[in-house]
Amino acid sequence: MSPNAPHSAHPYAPALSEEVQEALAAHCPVVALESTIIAHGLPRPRNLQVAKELEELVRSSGAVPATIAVLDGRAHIGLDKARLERIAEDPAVRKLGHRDLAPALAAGASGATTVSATAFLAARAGLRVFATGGLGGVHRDWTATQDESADLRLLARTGITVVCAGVKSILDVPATLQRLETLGVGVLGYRTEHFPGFYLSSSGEPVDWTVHTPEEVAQVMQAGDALGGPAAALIVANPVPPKDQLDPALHDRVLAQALDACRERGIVGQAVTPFLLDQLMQHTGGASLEANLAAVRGNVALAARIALAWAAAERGTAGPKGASGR
Ligand code: PSU
Ligand code: MN
Repeated sequence: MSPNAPHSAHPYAPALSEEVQEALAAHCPVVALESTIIAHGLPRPRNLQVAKELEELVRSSGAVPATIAVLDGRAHIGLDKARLERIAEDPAVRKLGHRDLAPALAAGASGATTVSATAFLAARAGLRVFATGGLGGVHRDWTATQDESADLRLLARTGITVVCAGVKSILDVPATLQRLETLGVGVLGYRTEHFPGFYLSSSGEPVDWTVHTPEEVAQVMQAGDALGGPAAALIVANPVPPKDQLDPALHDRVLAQALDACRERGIVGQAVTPFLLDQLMQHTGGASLEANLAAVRGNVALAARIALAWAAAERGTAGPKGASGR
């Protein structure tokens, strides 16, 4: 069993939804979903539609969705309808990285969880697969600001498989890939030899390992476990389909303007990522939003398939090792 205590009476213990508890107990596939993208990454009211759509996508694939957030000082793993609505609609919902979790619980606050906080909570509850849009990483002006998302360090010490469309293209992608290497975080290109570029199908950077099926990802997870447990996360980098990507020339032009605007307005810290995502959306006539959503949908669908493949492999009903490998 996982080290979590779903029935723990402690008021600070995370609350697992009934559906998530049952799925974990039966070793059925569960997919963790983050909530910062809902509360701070997407415009209202579209964000609530998307939150519901992503959960539905997981369900229709045969897995249980576990959207993670903090409400009134309690971490929730799996949100009911009313809680999902609060995350999408309540303007008082904060943005919580993993370091913010304890203060938020103690203060009785409510907040959406970033990749770092979501992965932290999910892994401790025994979840193994997590889907998001794009990870945080090293910002382009790192030498001046030292702004590196807490996502990276947290993933370096958390055994969870994260399906994403790479790291957000507002970041310094080569520097982020270098940090992931230094931190020992595994990166698999999913049907690609290039690291995806979030809004773009490719960042132009190569990846060292490519897999082609969810079963292969499950094998990598099992191999990591067999080596003594995954000390670090496994990133499955799944590109947005080329037909859905943002026009690269438009992307580069608008991003340069957005980075200038961020600097001119002196925006720093947690506000940087939501600001840049919003600027891109406004100045691409919404095209960046559609590319972002296409990426997230693809990641959630793939994460569900990986969760199924992993649950099957763990049950020992998967085919012989390497049967689907290359
Ligand atoms: N993916 C998206 N949109 C988002 C995010 C990811 O498509 O808004 C969020 C994630 O929660 C990620 C956060 O952890 O952005 C990174 O923020 P920061 O750079 O402040 O760490
Ligand atoms: Mn940051």
